Amino acid sequence: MKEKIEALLAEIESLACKSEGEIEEARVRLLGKKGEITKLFEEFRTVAPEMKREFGQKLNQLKTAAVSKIEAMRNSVQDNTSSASAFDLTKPGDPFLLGSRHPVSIVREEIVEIFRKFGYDVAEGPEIEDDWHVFEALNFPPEHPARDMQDTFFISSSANSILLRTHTSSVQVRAMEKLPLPIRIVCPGRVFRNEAISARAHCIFHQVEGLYIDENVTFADLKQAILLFVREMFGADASIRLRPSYFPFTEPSAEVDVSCNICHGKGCNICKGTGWLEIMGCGMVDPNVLEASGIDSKKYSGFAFGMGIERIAMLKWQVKDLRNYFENDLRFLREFETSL
Ligand code: 2NM
Repeated sequence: MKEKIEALLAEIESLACKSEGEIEEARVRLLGKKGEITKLFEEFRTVAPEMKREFGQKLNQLKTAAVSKIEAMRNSVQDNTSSASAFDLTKPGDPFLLGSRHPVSIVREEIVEIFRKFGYDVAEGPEIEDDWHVFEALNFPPEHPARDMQDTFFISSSANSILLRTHTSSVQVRAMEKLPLPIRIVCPGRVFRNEAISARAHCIFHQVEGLYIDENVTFADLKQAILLFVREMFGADASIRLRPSYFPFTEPSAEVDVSCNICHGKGCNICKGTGWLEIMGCGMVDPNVLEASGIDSKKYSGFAFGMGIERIAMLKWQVKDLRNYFENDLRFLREFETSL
């Protein structure tokens, strides 16, 4: 009997059932009505009285070992099944936050894509520039106010003045200096002007400027290019109006208005009752500008235009304060999540 108890103890020790079924089988085999341990308890009645104490203790130990082993195996099998339910493969996934395009990026890409369809290439250039590419080659007279410390950020004001570009026209000068003709490019980029920050002005903003140079380019070509752009950007029913203006680098020059897409010409608070919204400047490239970049102004002519991206985005989404574009307030940026 002693050997039998030892053998069963060892067996219980090494039991490793993997399912409720196996555990139940082991329980019946050991503790069931006809189980090994139950049989030993029946045998115990025939044990000599002087041996009862020793065997009784051993038998009780055996039974306790069997009961607690079965209990422990039940718990661990239940643990497994409950942790398996944490991996419910039919559960829908947790949604995770995607970032969104910045409104300035959305509008820049929209503008660039329209001109790309028209056959324009995209050109980029440095933000840190020299006086020649920002002012001198663009026909700015020496006393022009933009050349003043008050309006431009200078990095060094030595002989060849290093400064932050105030417009992306500098990229177009670089293109005229090095690209073969004809040239048809748009130049998106960040520009810098020394302005007090307010709802309507910022010292950093973004532009897209365009340039087309070939033989026999006329003001009619300019007007048609802008009309086609505006119809792509603001809708097929949009119309344009040109008002005479002045820029050092173009002659003649004009400001372009687009018909107000909020009130359709009736007059509202966005267009201040006029039915028109100013969206860009444009003109025929001044012959002095062509010559400064080594282009024969007798043979070639061209048009150029420029627009502020933040301004177009303000019109598109009725953003009232320019500072929203630069402050990275997530409550503002998340409004553009569906515009991906
Ligand atoms: C504007 C308005 C009018 C312009 C001119 C040139 C260049 F390089 F060809 F001379 N680039 N961009 C231009 C003309 C820009 O922005 C309001």
